[in-house]
Amino acid sequence: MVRMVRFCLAVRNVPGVSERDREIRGELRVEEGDAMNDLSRYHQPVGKLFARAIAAEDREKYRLSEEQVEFFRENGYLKGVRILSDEQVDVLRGELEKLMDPGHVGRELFHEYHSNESTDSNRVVFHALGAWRVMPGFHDLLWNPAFLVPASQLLGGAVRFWHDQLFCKPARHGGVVAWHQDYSYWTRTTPLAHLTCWIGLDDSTRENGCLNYVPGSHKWPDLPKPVLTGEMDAIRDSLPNELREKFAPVAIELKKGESAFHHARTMHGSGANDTPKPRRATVINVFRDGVMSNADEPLLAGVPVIPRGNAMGGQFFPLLFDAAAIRKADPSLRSG
Ligand SMILES: O=C(O)CCC(=O)C(=O)O
Repeated sequence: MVRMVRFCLAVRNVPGVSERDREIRGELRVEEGDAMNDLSRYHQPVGKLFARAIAAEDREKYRLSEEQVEFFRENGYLKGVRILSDEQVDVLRGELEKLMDPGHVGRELFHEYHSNESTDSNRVVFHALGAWRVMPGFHDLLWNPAFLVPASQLLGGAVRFWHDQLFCKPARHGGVVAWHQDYSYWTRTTPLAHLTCWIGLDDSTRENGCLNYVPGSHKWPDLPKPVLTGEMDAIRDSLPNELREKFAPVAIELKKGESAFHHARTMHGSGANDTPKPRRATVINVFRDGVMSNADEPLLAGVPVIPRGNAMGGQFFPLLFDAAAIRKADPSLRSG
């Protein structure tokens, strides 16, 4: 009972939730002037924006086919998996608009917040880590079964949260994201058992700076880490000849609400946005449960140290989904 009361209070304290959000969620009430509420304390959904999918047959509809899993293994990516309905996209866009205001009260909870991370003074890339701590929609997205079931299949095990990211390229002067492998920024966690899910909040096209992948590059060695929003081709130009010959990118055009999953070694990057509309995306980064800290310093700004060699966990790195534990609890459940 005590727990229940505390949970309700926490939900009511969520800042920046509109009438519309409340209507969709069916349960949230916000009170003016409440203190900041860090949603990372809640390791379950706080609203009703997404399905819960407790029963195995509910989860079944989100499962990837064998062909999709095989495609991922072979190419290091998988595109076109629907994660959000149009209505869910609208809610997240509304939350994003508030978060992009640098004066937003939740700003202090972000691990990183760059209103413009582009190194090109004529371009803008908004990039931030930590939206799940601030907004209920971005928080609950982590427990969306449309994401968790495929993520569990592609990781081959239980799914633990690493961090989220927002990448937004405004209309007409959106900047590039340079070619890179995600793991080049993440060697402070080990071993490599990481997965990225990129989710479009707009239709993404070649013209507005969609993601591009180099198929098969997840089998390449670890490459140096470039400046993320710097020179697009910095890494490409430094590749040895045998890899440069294999550098054959494909453009990943997606509808809003669709996602692309990629392996942490897959080379990817995205071009500029010169179109009259923004290109916004949210990204969820996860790893297989058991991945450990590889550093004796905070792994993200503002989180306590997890000593090197200790498994990732705690308030900021929740276990999101464990199909084996669900099956163990009820052996009649087949799927994950
Ligand atoms: O959204 C983008 O353009 C880049 C995303 C990215 O680099 C990533 O998800 O790792």
